[in-house]
Amino acid sequence: MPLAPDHTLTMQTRDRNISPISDADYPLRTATVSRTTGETDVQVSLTLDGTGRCSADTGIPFLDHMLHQIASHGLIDLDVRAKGDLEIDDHHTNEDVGITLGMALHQALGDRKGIHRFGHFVAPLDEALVQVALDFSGRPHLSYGLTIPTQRVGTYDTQLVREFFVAIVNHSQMTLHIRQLDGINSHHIIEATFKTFARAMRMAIAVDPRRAQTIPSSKGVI
Ligand SMILES: [Mn+2]
Repeated sequence: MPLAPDHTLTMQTRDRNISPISDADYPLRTATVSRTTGETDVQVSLTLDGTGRCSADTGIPFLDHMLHQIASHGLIDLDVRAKGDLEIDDHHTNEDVGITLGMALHQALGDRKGIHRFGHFVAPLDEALVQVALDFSGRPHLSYGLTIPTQRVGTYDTQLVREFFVAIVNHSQMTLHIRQLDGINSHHIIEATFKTFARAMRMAIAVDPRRAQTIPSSKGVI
């Protein structure tokens, strides 16, 4: 767990007259969610306090490639299995992976105690440059500012990028703003978005030792 050095915690304990922070106060944040419909069968296991390990087998190779970006750059351990009706197209499987990942994030974060809650990042991938700001606010909202110039990347329909983020936002109850600042190549624009999203999420889910187990809202609840 990314806790501050001991002297910081001691000062905090003395100054605020609260219980000392120990590892037991921060159990490993994990979730496993299975979701089955008439169209898909999806399992997601994740550990927020991970090292970036990823195993993804959704039947959609480009989506697997993007899930690896979320794990690697978010330092989240991620295992995703999906069997969907790809004989129709990728739409249902892509959306249902997003829904199940969103549910797993929501479950692993619990009441959001002690987290930074907000996250932002700007990252390039060659000529592409993408900015993400997000908030685990409890209020789903997506502001999607990508203009992807081609209809497909390989066999992947680039309209599905927005569908994926809509699904994650709704089921993790996240506020998410994505801005494309530059970019020409569709693969670069999409991959820069997933990397930037991962880094912003890493910031937001990190435990803030100064929060000391309180909920990051002036209302006291998210
Ligand atoms: Mn790539």
